[in-house]
Amino acid sequence: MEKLTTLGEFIIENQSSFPYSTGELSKLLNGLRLAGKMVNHEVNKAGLVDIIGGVGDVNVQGENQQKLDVFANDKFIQAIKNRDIACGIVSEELEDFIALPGSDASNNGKYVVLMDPLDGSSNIDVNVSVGTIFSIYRRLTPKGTPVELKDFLQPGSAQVAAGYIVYGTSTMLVYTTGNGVNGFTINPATGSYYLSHANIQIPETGSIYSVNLGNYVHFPEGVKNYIKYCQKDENDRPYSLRYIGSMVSDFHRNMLKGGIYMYPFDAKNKNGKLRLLYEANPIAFLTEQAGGKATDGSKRIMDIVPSEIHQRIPFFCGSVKMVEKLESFFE
Ligand code: AHM
Ligand code: MG
Repeated sequence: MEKLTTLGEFIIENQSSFPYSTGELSKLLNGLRLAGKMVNHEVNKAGLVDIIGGVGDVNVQGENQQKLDVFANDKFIQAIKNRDIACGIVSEELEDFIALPGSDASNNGKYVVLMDPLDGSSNIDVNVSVGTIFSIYRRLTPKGTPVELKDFLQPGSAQVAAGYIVYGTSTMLVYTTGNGVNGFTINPATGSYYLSHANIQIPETGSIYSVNLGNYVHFPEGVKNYIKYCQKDENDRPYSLRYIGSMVSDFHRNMLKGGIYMYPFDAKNKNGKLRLLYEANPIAFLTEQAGGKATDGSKRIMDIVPSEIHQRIPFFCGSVKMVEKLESFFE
């Protein structure tokens, strides 16, 4: 049998390919890997809540049952804090950023982490895949000083690492540090992540489009026309519509099979729905690293300079040719 590579081994082996690496980023990624395992365990037993106790109930161990998104938020924050390497966190669950002065109060942490601890909130309680998304930057302010808002408001092109964990039929962690995209699958028998998808490449084109068609009447004209194009009976079309409603899962499928994911602005969501810092940017980084394209309709997502931590953005990403075709409908 071929030797299997675990995520832990892979991170260490690839550490040297990372510029200025001191092993700290590896430790941070290891923290996220561990929190992902804990959330995975909890997500897997979510369906049992009805028979062993609901949210707010006290379970047999005397612990309070938490909502899964709160649980995920707590676990990831704890895991990042414990590694003593990040100086701050932004989470979709929290209004403000958290400053992490470090266990010795030195403010010496080098990185900031931005995350959506459990994305796909409408799917959490119905046994449909959800995910965790993370994005990591080097801080801008000097080490030894408290983290500031500007450390988080960097364009996506400054990301040093980004990834997601998808809690699906299998649980996978997929990440990039700017040297391609690799995916690792948890073996439930051992609890370890193994390299299962090395150097993932998004097919140049595909036959899947993913969008909430329920909002169609409110979409901008360009998106409506692109959707009509996808539906047309011509050449390799009509394309298949696939929409889970968990971006991580929709993106994961499209990255492996070829496709386009779209969350445009509409009459309800004037700036779109997705968050630039911890949803669009990390997925855009992975998209580009896998050879795809991510845009807000006119600009490259990773070039956008953010002005607030929970900023929303229209988001389109996936196979290069499909995204370019969509863009041609905006012109
Ligand atoms: P959330 O962070 O509240 O879960 O919202 C983000 C999610 C994405 O995962 C998903 O693609 C999108 O919202 C679905 O939105 P909608 O139900 O409007 O189609
Ligand atoms: Mg989200």
